[in-house]
Amino acid sequence: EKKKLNQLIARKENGRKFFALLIDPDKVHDRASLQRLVNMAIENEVDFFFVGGSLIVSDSLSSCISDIKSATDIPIILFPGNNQYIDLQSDAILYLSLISGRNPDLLIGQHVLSAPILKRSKMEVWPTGYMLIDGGNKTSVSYMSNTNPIPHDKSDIAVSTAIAGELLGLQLIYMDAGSGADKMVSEKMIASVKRAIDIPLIIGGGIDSVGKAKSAWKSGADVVVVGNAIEQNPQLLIEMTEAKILLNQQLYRI
Ligand code: 1GP
Repeated sequence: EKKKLNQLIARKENGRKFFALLIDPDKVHDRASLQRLVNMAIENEVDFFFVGGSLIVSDSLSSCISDIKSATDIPIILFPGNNQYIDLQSDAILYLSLISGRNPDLLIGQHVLSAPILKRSKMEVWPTGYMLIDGGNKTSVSYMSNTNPIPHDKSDIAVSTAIAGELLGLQLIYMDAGSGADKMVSEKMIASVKRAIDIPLIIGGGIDSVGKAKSAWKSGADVVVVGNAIEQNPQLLIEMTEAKILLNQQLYRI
């Protein structure tokens, strides 16, 4: 039973906006700073923790997740770079198919390796069409995945790709310019993809100001994901979540 995913889908139908804080275990300096960030997330109504990254070189995935879990019930969603980054303490996993690329390992290979473990676990599996969008600079994810991102201004390709993902039965679309991207996914592309699909739309990569987060939500993102900018300036978390709460109150009277 996909309880948390169904909740997300149901609340999205009301136009509700969500905020996901991305935590890359490699970039957590120490437990105290993680604790501070988690406390801020609790106080500021963060909707999800996304935990993961393209490359995890430290062995801190599991301790990072258990530290978050012991402090809060905010759902922890794994955002894995490959099948090794699975930690069964998480609430859910983004089961990512890299549908913008043509690398069979990231379309089905990694899934075959992880399927038996996931089937046995209690973790929710969220089938996600993951689309890399060119953000102007080479990010880790485009290098590590060995795929070409969709060009920044080719909204028509993004639309067709997202529709194909939805028709294949995927339940979420995640358009990502990559962590630390120079340019976030364009408003035009977000709006075009949003109009074309009925499943929730997640947008991330290079969102480093409140203005950019708001523009992603207003263009049609259901979930905005921010990692890098908050690692550098944790105060941004307060401003971005305030903007989300205000948007939810003003636009949708929730
Ligand atoms: C990356 O979408 C996420 O996969 C978040 O990106 O770190 O640039 O916020 P940032």
